[in-house]
Amino acid sequence: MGISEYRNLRLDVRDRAAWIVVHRPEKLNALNRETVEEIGAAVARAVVDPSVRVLVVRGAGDKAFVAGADIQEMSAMTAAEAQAFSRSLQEMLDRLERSPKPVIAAINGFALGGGCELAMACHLRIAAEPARLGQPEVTLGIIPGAGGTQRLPRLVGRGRALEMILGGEAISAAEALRIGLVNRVVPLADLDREVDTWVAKLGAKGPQALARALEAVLSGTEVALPEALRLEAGLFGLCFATEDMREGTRAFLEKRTPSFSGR
Ligand code: CO8
Repeated sequence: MGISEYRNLRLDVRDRAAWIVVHRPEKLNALNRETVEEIGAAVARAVVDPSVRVLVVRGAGDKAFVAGADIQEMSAMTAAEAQAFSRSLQEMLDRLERSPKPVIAAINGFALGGGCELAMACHLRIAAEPARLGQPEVTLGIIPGAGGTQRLPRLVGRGRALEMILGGEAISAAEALRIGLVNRVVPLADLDREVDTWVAKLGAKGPQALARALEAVLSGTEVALPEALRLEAGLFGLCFATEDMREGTRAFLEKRTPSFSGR
């Protein structure tokens, strides 16, 4: 099923995955306000679509994932408008990160500024070999404003994050893999196939368990360990109230592949 009512992206639902493809190729898929709204709407829609088990975010074409916030649009903003834009982008990325369904970033090219921040709000990042990732904001006289100052140090550590944020230089996909900013690097021609493999793998898992695992990791890492462990135990217990748990354990005991309903 293909849906193309968006001006700046394509939403394509197939094989249990919703592919949200940012589509402003003439601007290297830079995020203007409208694109941010449209990604938020597409995410909201994919999250409630029962045929979708995994979300994928990609950039259109082969050159850019997302080359940042739209610099032309930003250049005319007042301080208040910039703050509001930052909040709207942060909130959209929070909702994306809080998706109960796994979100994969298929980083097909430049992931700079807001593009790197978009990728970091996804749960898994698979990069094509030519991709470059970075937070070049200081070069423009601004700072990352869509979670970059917070998610990057959490992912790669404060030292490496400061090197990227203060130095403003993009790094290669291989370097991003080395420092833990991406999970996998594959040749560009293999990117979508690798993502499909991940979609199939995640699509075969219990959706209820995936949602609770995401919540345990995302919420748990933001609070002190004793509270996080209580949260984990509560979510572990909740799994036992799901049909997926009954099916998963029964299938193991019956030596067959589980078929999860997602309930
Ligand atoms: N915004 C708007 N237009 C862009 C952007 C962008 N971020 N990136 C590229 N473009 C446009 C170019 O202006 C150009 O348009 P035109 O053909 O009309 O001149 C077209 O895309 C193609 O780009 P280039 O000709 O520059 O392509 P190159 O291959 O020569 O270079 C680069 C590719 C290296 C990616 C280069 O385009 C570049 O450096 N782009 C800007 C990267 C950048 O600085 N990104 C960070 C932006 S700031 C940000 O994201 C802040 C996030 C904070 C969010 C909160 C907001 C307050």
